[in-house]
Amino acid sequence: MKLIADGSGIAAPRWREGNGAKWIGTFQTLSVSLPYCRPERQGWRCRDSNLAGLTTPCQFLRGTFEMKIFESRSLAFVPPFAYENFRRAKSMSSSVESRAENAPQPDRAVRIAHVRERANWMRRRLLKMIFDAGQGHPGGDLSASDIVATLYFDILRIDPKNPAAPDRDRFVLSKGHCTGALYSALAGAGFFPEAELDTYLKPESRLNGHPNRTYLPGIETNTGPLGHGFPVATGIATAGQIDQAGYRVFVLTGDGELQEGSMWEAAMFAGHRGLGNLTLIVDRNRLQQGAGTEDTNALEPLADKWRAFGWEVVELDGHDVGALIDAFDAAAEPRNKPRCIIANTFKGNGVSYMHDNAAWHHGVPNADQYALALSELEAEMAA
Ligand SMILES: Cc1ncc(C[n+]2csc(CCOP(=O)(O)OP(=O)(O)O)c2C)c(N)n1
Ligand SMILES: [Mg+2]
Repeated sequence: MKLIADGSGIAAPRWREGNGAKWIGTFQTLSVSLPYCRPERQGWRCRDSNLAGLTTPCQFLRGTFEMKIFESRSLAFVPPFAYENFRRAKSMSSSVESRAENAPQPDRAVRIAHVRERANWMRRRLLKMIFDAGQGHPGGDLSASDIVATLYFDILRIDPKNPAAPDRDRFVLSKGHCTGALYSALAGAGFFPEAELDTYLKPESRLNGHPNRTYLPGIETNTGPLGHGFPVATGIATAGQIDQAGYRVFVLTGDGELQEGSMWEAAMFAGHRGLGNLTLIVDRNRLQQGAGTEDTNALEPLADKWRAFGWEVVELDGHDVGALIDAFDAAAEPRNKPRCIIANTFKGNGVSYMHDNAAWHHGVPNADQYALALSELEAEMAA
């Protein structure tokens, strides 16, 4: 099946279908962006479009497309990047699932201790990255570290030696500015050498300020412009649903990010399709860039909003690794609704002077502050 966007510009590409594909719905809900990347690298088929002429991979490009989903006998068409994954998947044999099934289940306390150690390591490592680079987003990295560590070091069925394994679980960092957390987790999990973390934000580095799937293994889709990763993830989950695949899709969003309208279009669509393979985690640190969410554009009553969109909702302490493990374990059970985990967190968690402080959204510690942060985190681990 071939799908071609031809020549009608960014806002309203036209779609063609071929090879007996069957149209099953219009995806106005699914906003797909092409952040920081040439469209052809994302797998888009652009012809005579102004998109096709773009040459630099770093343009801040935001294109919103109306998508249609097609289905044929042999495959489902979803956003092109997922299609590429799907095609690769079809030609590969997966060992992820069988290994996970055969592995002995460690004791819950052992799991918690392991994740806590990894999260503490991530915090120290990402602060070094930000200190060395002189830029970054420590506040959101630190609020998300326990969540990301629980996923990468306990929950996700992934294989760094086979990052495109067909049945791998997918994780999408919708709050794409928090690459400190993502890159340290990917390196810790073995997707690339830990030493490469030292290149963070340096010229020619693969470790951009926002994740780029064409640069690093283990990244499912490019993110950075808020409001895009989650809609893309609903496309990935839809592919899994249509294909009856076993993988789960996990997405991490910021709470400020929920002010983007595209998030609610995706929420409505996921509820409508009953995407039981989809789990969204809201990093509910109550701060966005420079101010509180409730002062800027209030989100509450947040849990009720998700329920109204057809989602199951779990609220928990996003720094309680045991609670996170339990919630993610429960997410593996069969269900016919998407699940939203509202994880109450603190921006800057783990470092006293950054704690719950919007000034550290984009702040960089000086040498003394960096040393203090490290000593606090080391003391926490020793306690
Ligand atoms: C569409 C878009 N608008 C603005 C920005 C700039 N920006 C980056 S992070 C951020 C605040 C995000 O707040 P939140 O989602 O709560 O993230 P967290 O608190 O977890 O860091 C903003 C406005 C962006 N990346 N994308
Ligand atoms: Mg926030």
